[in-house]
Parts: sequence; structure tokens; C-alpha cells
Amino acid sequence: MPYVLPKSQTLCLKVVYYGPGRSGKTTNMERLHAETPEEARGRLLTLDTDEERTLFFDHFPALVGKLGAYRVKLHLYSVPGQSFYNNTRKALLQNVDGVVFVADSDPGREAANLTALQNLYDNLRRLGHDPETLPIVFQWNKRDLPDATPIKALEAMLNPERRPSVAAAAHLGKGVMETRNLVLRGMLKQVRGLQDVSIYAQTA
Ligand SMILES: Nc1nc2c(ncn2[C@@H]2O[C@H](COP(=O)(O)OP(=O)(O)OP(=O)(O)O)[C@@H](O)[C@H]2O)c(=O)[nH]1
Ligand SMILES: [Mg+2]
Repeated sequence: MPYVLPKSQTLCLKVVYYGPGRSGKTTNMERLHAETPEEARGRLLTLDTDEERTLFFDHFPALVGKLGAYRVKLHLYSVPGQSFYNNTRKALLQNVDGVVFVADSDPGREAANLTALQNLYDNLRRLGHDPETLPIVFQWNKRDLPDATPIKALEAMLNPERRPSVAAAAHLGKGVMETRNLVLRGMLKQVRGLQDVSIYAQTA
């Protein structure tokens, strides 16, 4: 659920990067952080284990533009992909405004992609979100792999609804900003459908 900070005229939106373990979610966050101007970004918080696996989440805030009189601020999170961290993933999806599903193009990860996507839809429904209307963008990551699963096959397997999608090689920074821009566009489209964003003003 978006919220507005009335004093600073800021509209805040929450984006969660989701996907199977090792698909490149943390890499997306690192590249995005590096590409965001210093004055527009907050500190990148990454909580990982010795083997560089995300233990809890990665997060940073970024100012990304304006909507009318409002500054638009994203709160970006990436979940831990390993299956046993589901409670954490579910908690991170609370009040989400947009999701990026980072799929792994490695042919050996087909089943893992499907399981992670099903897990995303299950968790969203359990939290009362409607996966049909929530902005979700697919990122086909690791396109640099010589034996990468063809994009057509990934689309057929994971994206029969034909939501927006981007081909990427996140460790090279390719497709990272495009992905973020697509999910931002989807979220702003929903906010613009309302007469006045100030209805999101925090009452606390
Ligand atoms: N070849 C290739 N490797 C990539 C790409 N993106 C990320 N990687 C590598 O994949 C590995 C896992 O990346 P992470 O970003 O840590 O993956 P993650 O999705 O955050 O993993 P978890 O936190 O365990 O869920 C790292 O060694 C990355 O350098 C890519 O586009 N191509
Ligand atoms: Mg990670």
C-alpha cells in the first residue's frame, strides 16, 4: 500500500525482488544502488551469510522522480531465495506495491523458477494481495549463459499472462535499470488511477 509523507510531499512505494535462490536478486540491488545518484539514494543494507546467500533481506531507499507535486521514493527489498526462509519472504511482501520476479535462465533452474513463482503467488494471496492486479515484472536474468533457456520458453512457462518482462545480465548491469523502470511505471499507473494521492497520507 503506497503512503504519503505530507511534510516532505513524498509518495513512498515498496518494491520486492523475488525469485529462486541465486537467481541474481542481490546483484540487481547492488547494481541499482551503484547506478542511483548518491544524493538520491540511502545506504544499501545487505544481510548475507559467508557464502553470499541472503539471510534476511537487502534494502535501500531511492528517490526516483516526481508525480505532480510529490517526490516518489522507492523502498527496494530483495528476499532470500532459499526455500526454508519462507516466513521472511512472506513478511517482506506485506504492503508491497510492486514485485520484480528475477528468473534464472540457467536450464538447470527451471523447476526452481516455477516453485519460487508459485510460492510468490501463494504468499501474496495469503496476505490478501491480488496477484492479478499487483504490478509484477519478470526479469529473465543470466542471459549471458551460453546455454540459457530461450526467452520464449521462459515466457511460456512462467508468464502466460504476458506481464511486462526484461532480458538481463544483472552482474553486468544489463537490464537492471529497465526492470526497475518497468515496475515503477506499473505502480504509478495504479496510483494515477486515483484522483488525489494525498489519500495515502499517513495518519499516525
Ligand atoms: N552468469 C551470470 N551470473 C549472475 C548474473 N547475475 C547474478 N549472477 C551471479 O549469480 C550468483 C548469485 O547471485 P545473487 O545476486 O547473490 O543471487 P540471489 O538471488 O540474491 O541469491 P539468494 O540471496 O540466495 O536468494 C552470484 O555469483 C552472481 O554474481 C548474470 O546475469 N549472469
Ligand atoms: Mg540475495
